[in-house]
Amino acid sequence: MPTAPLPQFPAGFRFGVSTSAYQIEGAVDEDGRGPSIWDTFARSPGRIVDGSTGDVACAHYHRYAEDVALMARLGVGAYRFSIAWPRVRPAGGGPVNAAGLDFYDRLVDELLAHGVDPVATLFHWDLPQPLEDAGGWLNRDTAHRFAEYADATAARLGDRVRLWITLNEPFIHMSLGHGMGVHAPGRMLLFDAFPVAHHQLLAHGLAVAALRARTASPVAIANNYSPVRVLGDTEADAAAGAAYEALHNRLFTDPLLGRGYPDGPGFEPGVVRDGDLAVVAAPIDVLGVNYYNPTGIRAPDEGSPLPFEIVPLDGYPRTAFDWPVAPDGLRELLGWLHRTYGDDLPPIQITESGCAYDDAPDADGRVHDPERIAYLDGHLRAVRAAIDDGVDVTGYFVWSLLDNWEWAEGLTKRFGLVHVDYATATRTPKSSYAWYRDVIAGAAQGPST
Ligand code: PNW
Repeated sequence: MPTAPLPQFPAGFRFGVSTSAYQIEGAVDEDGRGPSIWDTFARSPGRIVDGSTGDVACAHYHRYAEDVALMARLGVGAYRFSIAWPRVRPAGGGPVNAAGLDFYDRLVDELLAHGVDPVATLFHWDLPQPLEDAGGWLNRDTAHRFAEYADATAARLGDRVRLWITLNEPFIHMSLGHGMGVHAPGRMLLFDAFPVAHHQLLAHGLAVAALRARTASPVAIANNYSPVRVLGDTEADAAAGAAYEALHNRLFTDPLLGRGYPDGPGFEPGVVRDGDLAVVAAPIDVLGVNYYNPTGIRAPDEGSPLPFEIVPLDGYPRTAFDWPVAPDGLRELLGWLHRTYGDDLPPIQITESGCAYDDAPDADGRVHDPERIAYLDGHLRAVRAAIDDGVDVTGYFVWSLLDNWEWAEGLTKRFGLVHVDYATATRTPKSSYAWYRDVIAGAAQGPST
């Protein structure tokens, strides 16, 4: 257990928590919501380890006021949630479903009434199924439908959302959803998935323009990053490391920050039209960084379909996901972004950081999660060290407020500061919730440095 107090953070540093719509809301058939690719995927036999779906999840759609009260007691300055596209435009394009927007209207007002800044992500992987039926992110039209959805959403909420995030982790949606088929929509295209990268980036750029026309609030994207640790010292190992770096860390960031696509295996998608790169590079105000762990890479065996091999990293504690706990990787990553992009890099907010453990109530009904406290303590220290290194980091959001429906892992991975008993939807703050509350209170009282 960490005992030393955390170092102070600069005045105005934003402490928050994150969630996403399909992972917490439930109520998938209510108030005119249409089906998404995750409804379809979760209902397909064999896709989700425990056979669960997001039909109920945390029942947040009906319990949002209780969840906002939990945030108010926690003292967070901001809440990052996602808006379900299939609630707002059930067919993807076409008519706007006012009842779907009403839910987020109520949520945003409840947050503001409790002094919590609403931070809204427009796309956290729940593509309307009718768009998937028309080719999904392989179809360029999806980018235009996204901009229309962004416009309709900002028309309603643009006066009150304090930070807009266009896409969540387009890399993970491309690689796990379209490359390897372990996430919805379950396509297995390997490197033929690159159009999914470009059309998501185009959607982002078009949405930035749509948002600018409706709101004065800052605009961001949330990317997943993983610092690359090359194991082995041959030239082939180094080349494998560079290939993975380009794929995971640069494919979505180079074009966003005006550098075009990086060189790499299959990276020029062939679907890039004249003018697209300028749309993609529309200036953003904040770069959202989702960080979980570093990746070990070495040269692939001969005949491998991939230009790298991913290898486990030894010497770190592991979470219930078997992910290494490596806070040093977060400082390293932030330094890499700072060095690689220099003056082109906007201020960073850590839009996700967290861990899964097998948390359960004890005989007294309390949930103790000292591993999560150690995890968050280490990662907050890493952020503070990166700020000392000269990186402009202005916020940190814990993934997640609640235990929730963890995609292909169903209900088996608990990431929350708050335990959820799924049978009853009962919320029980874990010991990490009290710890984070004290961190936020202490940081707010401290002098700025
Ligand atoms: C992110 N990986 O997903 C998502 O943004 C969240 O919705 C999710 O709950 C959270 O991280 C925890 O998993 C990821 O395999 C999924 O490297 C998979 C990976 C990374 C992030």
